[in-house]
Amino acid sequence: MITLLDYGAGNVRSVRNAVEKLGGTLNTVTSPEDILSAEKIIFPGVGNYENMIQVLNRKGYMDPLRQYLASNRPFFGICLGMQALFQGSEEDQSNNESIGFFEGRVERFKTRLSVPHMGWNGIHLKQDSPLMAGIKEDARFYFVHSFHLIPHDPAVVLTTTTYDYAFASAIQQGNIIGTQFHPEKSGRHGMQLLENFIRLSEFTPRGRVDIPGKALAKRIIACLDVRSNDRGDLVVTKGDQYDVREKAGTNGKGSVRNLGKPVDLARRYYEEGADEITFLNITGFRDFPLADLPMIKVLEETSQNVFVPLTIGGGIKDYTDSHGRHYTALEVADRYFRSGADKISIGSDAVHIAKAFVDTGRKTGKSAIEEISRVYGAQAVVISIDPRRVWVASPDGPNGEAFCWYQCTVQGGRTAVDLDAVTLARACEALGAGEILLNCIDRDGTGAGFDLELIQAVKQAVTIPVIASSGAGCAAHFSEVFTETGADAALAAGIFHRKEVPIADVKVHLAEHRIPVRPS
Ligand code: 1PR
Repeated sequence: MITLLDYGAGNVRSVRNAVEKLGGTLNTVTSPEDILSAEKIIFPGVGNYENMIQVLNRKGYMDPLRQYLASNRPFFGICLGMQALFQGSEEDQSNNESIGFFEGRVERFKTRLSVPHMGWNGIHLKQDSPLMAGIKEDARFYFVHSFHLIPHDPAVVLTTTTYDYAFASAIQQGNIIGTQFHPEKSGRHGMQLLENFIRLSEFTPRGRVDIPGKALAKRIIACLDVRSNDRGDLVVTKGDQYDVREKAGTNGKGSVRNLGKPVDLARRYYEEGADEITFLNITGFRDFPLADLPMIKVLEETSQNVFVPLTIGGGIKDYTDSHGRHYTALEVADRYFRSGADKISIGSDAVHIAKAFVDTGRKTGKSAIEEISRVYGAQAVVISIDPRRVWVASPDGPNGEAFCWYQCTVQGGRTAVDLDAVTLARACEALGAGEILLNCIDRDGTGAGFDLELIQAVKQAVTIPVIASSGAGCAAHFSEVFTETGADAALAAGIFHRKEVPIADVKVHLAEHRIPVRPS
């Protein structure tokens, strides 16, 4: 029996699904007594450190947790659930008292690399722990965090990971275990680790070892643009420069292209080695997403069998329904996180928010980006940008040179806004976004390759990770985008849907070009 400490923030469904898939039985903590009587606890901490500590205090969980840990009964803290075991975090502006079972603190990454540290990284094993049974040396795990642990006692470090410099990525003392990475999002190796925790009863390490791991991998993301077709069924579709309809017949508009069912395709891409799956509800801006129950069901069903990060976008904004009830974007996001999403992606609303910020120079603290980032952490907020190249002739140039800029659009490219993609990306980072999904309407569906100039311009303007999107037509386009730009991940849709290039072939190609990848 596993006891899940769910304090009500972020995607705990994935841990629940992973444990159940492995045959474990779960109950959830609803009172301090549940902690004291537990046999094995998993604490998946997600979101913001300060928010987590405040909730743990409010619910009266702190002392029961300290007592439980002192008894050396098995405990597995994931991400913030591990950080909470130490004395405090730089992320916590109010300096709340933490669990303090171990000595040490949590600090923000001090690096010129992208922060959050996001993606599949290796582990350098420092102790021979039963927890690691069956995990291969080249295993990579999924990390997503801006803050990392600095323990006082090096003896508690189970693994380190290198991101510019080495930091403690897992800790263990007796039966008390913590990982900075997310085993529930780390494919088969993560599942193996969780299975070890569920099956074994004694975890005490058997001595020091020194087994180095790999570097952070470039991520390959499969994207599923989803919408209802004309019969009302939710389908995966794919546009050419955002036009998702077949050529029109003599009697009006063509039908919406149907490339398969969202849950089936997501599962296929997971099994084929996709590092992440992104769902974009491309007509989400038209309706209230919480009324869109099929999309929520897609997430719930997908997260039962897909153990890599899931992002959902489309229609995330404040909304007032027909009865006058107001919903905040935070409530919409919350429903998605609870249904299995790890990140939400904001498109149109981000353009309006950024424009207001750029025009006034003031943060309201109330925008969707700021609110969701504050509660769930920057790493959970992706900004999806839909730019289009606009050419400008220069009357001043000696040869009449033409320049271009990348104009932002909203509502799936239907409406252009007077804001360029680089300014948008910068503004969204300042407001608290944790990642940029950089599409390009000119390249979308063309197979002509990624727009390298656009990607490099945005990448240079921000410190958060950038996902290159739109235009992949062959494996060489992926090596090109990683070699020519600083992109952290590359996303594709059409070539995967049409089975033109398997994800595994893309990874083999990248490995041949010495670009680090997580093997499929
Ligand atoms: O504005 O917050 O409601 O979010 C709507 C979301 O839906 C945005 O993220 C926007 O990018 C997306 N979207 C809206 N309309 C379309 C459309 O295609 N008509 N899809 C659309 C955008 C672009 C990519 C695509 C890549 C790779 N899809 O995500 O998957 O271009 O394609 P390729 O590899 O085949 O070239 P909001």
